[in-house]
Amino acid sequence: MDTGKSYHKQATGAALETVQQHATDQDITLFAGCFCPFVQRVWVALEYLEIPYKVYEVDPYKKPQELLELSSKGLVPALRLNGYVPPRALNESTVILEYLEDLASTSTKRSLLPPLSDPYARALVRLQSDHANPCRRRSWRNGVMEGGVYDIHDCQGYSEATNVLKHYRGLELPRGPKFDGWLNRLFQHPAFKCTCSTEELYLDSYERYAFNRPNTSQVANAINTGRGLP
Ligand SMILES: N[C@@H](CCC(=O)N[C@@H](CS)C(=O)NCC(=O)O)C(=O)O
Repeated sequence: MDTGKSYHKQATGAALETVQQHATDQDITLFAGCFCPFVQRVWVALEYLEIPYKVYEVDPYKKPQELLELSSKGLVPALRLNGYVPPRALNESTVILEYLEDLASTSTKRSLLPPLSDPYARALVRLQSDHANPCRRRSWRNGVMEGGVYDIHDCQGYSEATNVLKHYRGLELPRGPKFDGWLNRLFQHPAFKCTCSTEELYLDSYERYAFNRPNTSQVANAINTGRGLP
């Protein structure tokens, strides 16, 4: 039943603590929205790669001017790179992930991908990440999902499927020992856990998508009119 709940504007639970621990200025400011899976994949990467950052929560539906300066569509996630004068902007979660991967290769030396010496393994992780991309997950509503190589790169897609899509669409992911093991490791991973709000926040925030309320978002409008996703 559509109970008219609105999306949340501030993280809760472990994610809120992480926001509070990352409130001081750094070279990177992550413009975030607490319910957004595209944000979470970038946020997990920042944590996992141990790159210093500040997280700044904005309402992407209200599109404050400082967000529009980073993303002309006013979408989160967006990065403001404060080391440049004037600061530079970066958006699109997959591009940001690759940027962070490159950055870490010369600083923290941690990596989201297998080593350069194994290009095929790197390609498989990218393929799996592409498959988990929120833009491609409409097919999951029918319970269709393939197996494959699972990595922290893909985390947000699968975790969202286990709560929001299960709740609103009755989606059950096809289970098996390999996938279950991966899911358990994901849910226990510190970089993932510390970027998760409480389950209620996601259920409340996605109610308007589940009941297809008008003008919910650019993503919803694109799906409803058969246009490409933003
Ligand atoms: N392709 C973008 C999609 C980002 C996106 O759709 N973000 C949503 C929040 S989950 C947003 O900012 N929506 C604002 C709007 O629809 O106006 C990415 O991967 O970064």
